[in-house]
Amino acid sequence: MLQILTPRGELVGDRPVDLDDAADLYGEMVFARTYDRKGVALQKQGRIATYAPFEGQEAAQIGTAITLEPGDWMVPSYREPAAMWMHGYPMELVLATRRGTEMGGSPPASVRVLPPSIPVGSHMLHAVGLAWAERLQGTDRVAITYFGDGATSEGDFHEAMNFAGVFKAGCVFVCQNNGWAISLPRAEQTAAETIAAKAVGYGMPGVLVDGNDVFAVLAATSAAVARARAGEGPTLIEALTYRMGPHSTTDDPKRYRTDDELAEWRERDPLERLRRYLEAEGSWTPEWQAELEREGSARVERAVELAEQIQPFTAGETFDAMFAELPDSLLGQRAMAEEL
Ligand SMILES: Cc1ncc(C[n+]2csc(CCOP(=O)(O)OP(=O)(O)O)c2C)c(N)n1
Repeated sequence: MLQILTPRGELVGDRPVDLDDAADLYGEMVFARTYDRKGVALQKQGRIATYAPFEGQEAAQIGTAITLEPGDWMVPSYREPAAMWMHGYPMELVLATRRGTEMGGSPPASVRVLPPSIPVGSHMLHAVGLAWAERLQGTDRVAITYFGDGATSEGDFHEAMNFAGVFKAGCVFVCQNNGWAISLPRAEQTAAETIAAKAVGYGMPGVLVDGNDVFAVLAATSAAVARARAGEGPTLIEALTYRMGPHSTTDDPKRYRTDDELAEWRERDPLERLRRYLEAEGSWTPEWQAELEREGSARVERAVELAEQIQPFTAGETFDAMFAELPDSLLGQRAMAEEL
């Protein structure tokens, strides 16, 4: 398993990024956690619908998304808000998707991030299609897609991996293996020793990386993106991490996992290990931490305000968003919906 920063915050080998860059990564991770905790609170207040927390997975998201260029594609699942806004998806629109507002799924055309996929696994095929289309058009743009360990049991995963391998699509597959698919543990998901090992069967490299080590995630993803950009084909990255909270705000993880397991993973917290490293290098102070948290809160509060100002579509307008020209069969239904 690729690891550069131990849970105690000590480097294995040489310094991989300079201290300013490391501090920036830390800032983004603090910000991501602030957003995530706010997401849980907003759901409890009834201001957004069910929310899928990602506390513990910040390094896997920030360390991957930061390696992309603006023209590259990102195809996320429902658990990657941090990766999405790192690649330009306006945060208020990420929040709007949780408010059931169609506008949430319509980022500006220049933002090459697809709306979050709620069906498990289906979106990986879209990522491969985008990567392949870019290749056919002769560009060096790549596509990155995120999914969980549970998604690797879906047929779509195998089809996407197979196609990408055969056609050398410039796609980076990022499995955030967070230990659980709702209440099903990873050990019951697949008989394979690792998820990264599955790459061999599709003729692409598979990399197992410590998903709570942002430096290792960054190194593995940079290499995979460079490989895809050079036309050498796809890579599967397994970021071994842990979901600290519930699967979503509708379930209770105490019913299927132990406190000891959670405590063990708290010790490997991605933020804490980077904080320890920065502190040892003289780059972290409690004042700076407080400032980051204040700034993070202000950014999130602003996004919430904007999200709450977005007017939802009327029932009739949802028809307009589906078709350029509404088929006759739906014109009547649209009229009925407007009367509701
Ligand atoms: C095609 C499909 N089947 C089932 C579900 C219900 N479901 C939602 S999340 C989930 C588990 C996904 O686990 P994993 O892929 O490991 O991702 P994680 O939620 O842990 O990030 C399931 C079965 C769904 N949304 N889509």
